[in-house]
Amino acid sequence: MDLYFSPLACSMATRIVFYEAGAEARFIEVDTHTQRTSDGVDFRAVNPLGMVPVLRTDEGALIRENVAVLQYVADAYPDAGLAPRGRLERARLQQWIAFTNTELHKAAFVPLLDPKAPEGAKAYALEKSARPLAVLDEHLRDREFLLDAFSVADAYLATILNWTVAAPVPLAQWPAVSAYLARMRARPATARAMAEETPLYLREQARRKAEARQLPV
Ligand SMILES: N[C@@H](CCC(=O)N[C@@H](CS)C(=O)NCC(=O)O)C(=O)O
Repeated sequence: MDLYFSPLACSMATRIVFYEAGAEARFIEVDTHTQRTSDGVDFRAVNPLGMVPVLRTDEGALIRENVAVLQYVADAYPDAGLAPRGRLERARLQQWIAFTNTELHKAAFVPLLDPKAPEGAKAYALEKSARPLAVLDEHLRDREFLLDAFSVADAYLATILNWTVAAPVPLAQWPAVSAYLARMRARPATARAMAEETPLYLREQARRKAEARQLPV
């Protein structure tokens, strides 16, 4: 399978899932500013939304949206046990993926990290993030993972919470969430994904800075 990714973006969750499953994949880097891929393609031809992640299956089908991509990869490696199969447990998995996607990723972290977001939008997002983070803290107080065992929902949540290194979310206010993030970062698959994507992220940032300096004034 091919994973279109951008360094340290939400697509890192799927890289973590591949590593947790001990599976091979081809990782194709996307510069979401220029919409060029590392193999020289206009990314909008792959995803008209211009967003990562996109997965190309072994049969050549393109799948986008974290919610779908994460579960597709988990289901491709059932022995890794990264997505429960029972009806209720699968619903719980989807509940936590959807929570991460809507309440944290898009509603809170995107405005907080987007340099183009107005200050009012950032303040609103920060205020709105307090309740979901409190709910999450309560849930994680006496559990190691979102479900009974590590799942793709944890890969996604850890990826999004990792953005607190840059977003002004006072994570220390939610000690169970802070401890959870530390546990997830210590997992070999997550540590490996972060170690591989961090230098790519720094290189991308340096390239963008250099390009900005070259703009005519
Ligand atoms: N609804 C999409 C959102 C994905 C998303 O927000 N991707 C970000 C990176 S984390 C992106 O590609 N942003 C580039 C842009 O907005 O142009 C999903 O959940 O997969």
